Amino acid sequence: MTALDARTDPATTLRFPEGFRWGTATAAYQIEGAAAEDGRTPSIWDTFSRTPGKVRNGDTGDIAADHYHRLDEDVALMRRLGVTDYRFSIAWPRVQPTGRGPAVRKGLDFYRRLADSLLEAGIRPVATLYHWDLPQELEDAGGWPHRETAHRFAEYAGIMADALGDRVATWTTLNEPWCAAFLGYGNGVHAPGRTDDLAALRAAHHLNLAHGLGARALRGALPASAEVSLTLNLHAVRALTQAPEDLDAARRIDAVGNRIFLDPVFHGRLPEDLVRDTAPVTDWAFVRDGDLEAAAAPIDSLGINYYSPSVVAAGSSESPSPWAGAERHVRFVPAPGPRTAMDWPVDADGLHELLIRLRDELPGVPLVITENGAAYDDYADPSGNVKDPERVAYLHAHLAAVHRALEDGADVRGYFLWSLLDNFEWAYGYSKRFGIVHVDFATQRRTLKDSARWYAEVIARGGLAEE
Ligand code: IFM
Repeated sequence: MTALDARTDPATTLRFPEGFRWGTATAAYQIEGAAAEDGRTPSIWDTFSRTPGKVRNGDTGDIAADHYHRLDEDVALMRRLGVTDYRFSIAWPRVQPTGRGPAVRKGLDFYRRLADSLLEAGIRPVATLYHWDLPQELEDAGGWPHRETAHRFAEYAGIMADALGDRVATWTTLNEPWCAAFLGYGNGVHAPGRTDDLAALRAAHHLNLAHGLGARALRGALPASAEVSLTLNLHAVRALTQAPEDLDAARRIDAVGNRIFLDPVFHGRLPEDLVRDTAPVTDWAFVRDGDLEAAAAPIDSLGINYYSPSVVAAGSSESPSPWAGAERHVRFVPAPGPRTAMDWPVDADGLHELLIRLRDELPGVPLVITENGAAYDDYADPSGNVKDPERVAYLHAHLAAVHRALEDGADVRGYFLWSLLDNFEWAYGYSKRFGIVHVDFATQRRTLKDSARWYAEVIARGGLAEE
């Protein structure tokens, strides 16, 4: 009998292993609000969201879901759902406002309170150090394209490990460094909004370095039992056809979308084809001796955020682009079939493909789905219910894909649903709702959507029932 057969509830057709972690995920800037309270200073997202035309409707994270003041209510919601783990991020400018020097006690206290309240509710806190809210002062000093930022990050990691290491056992250095580098510095749709391919590639390298130095700082301050990881939004990229030009388009996106992080972090090297492809932009002389070894600091698991796959063919795409020049050789082909409110294709097979690839390429590395979910145009009906059958279908299909990958031998340890709450969806502001809990942003009233009740049942039975 495998671990997958271990449970006995007859209504459950797809059982997950005993000990599988069932979580929800959020990020600080998207939910906390309290942007100028208790010593917090602006991050690049405060600045960006205040820049006219950058975020839909001029929305900002000033108030967001007001989680900073509603922590107890939100933890109580999670307790009701029965989640085993909660993945949150720490706002760097809340705890170390200038990105250097000593920490602010009130900022640390907020996260201590959050961790304590989770532990009291029997929920394991999973902390991410960087989910895109760089202190503005560090951007003013050069941001991620500037090497020093990686060293600042390592100092911040050490501070947080000292402050929370007695309560938080699972740590993630960075969330989706691809977005931070290429959306932030490449096509500029995210903060800080720069459009410079060289800056994007430098940022990617310094994020890898920050991850490695941060992991080392965490290990230096945490008990040996602590888990250290990194979360990547790996691109499930497919070639439109098996023609060599289309395969080459997929290779280019894989290099600058995936292997730019996977190779340094797991193998201590840069992909040769990436270096070749990006020769018109840089000779990578900013990579110093020892950097790649530092980036490859051992980690305990890899977090994967998955939403949808990309299909590519030979051709070209628009500029400015987040692909550091690959856009001159690659056309993105719209996939047929259903789409979410983000206009992202719904395709759970892409998640299975990704997990199987990682099973084969990174044997021995435990995998955790640190984000998966979907935005739909939800609303509370007159009787106060929020019916979101498309989200339930999306989640069911993706969890079934995870289960299939488990059966196929992928070592997947947990699943974190994105997201607990409706929130500030970056450049889309509040126009996109990813939560399984509806937030009325005028009143901050929280209402469980049908998907939240469905997820609670999945957790309670340890798997999926027949659709
Ligand atoms: O909301 C984001 C999150 O911050 C990072 N991953 C993707 C989510 C949906 O766009």
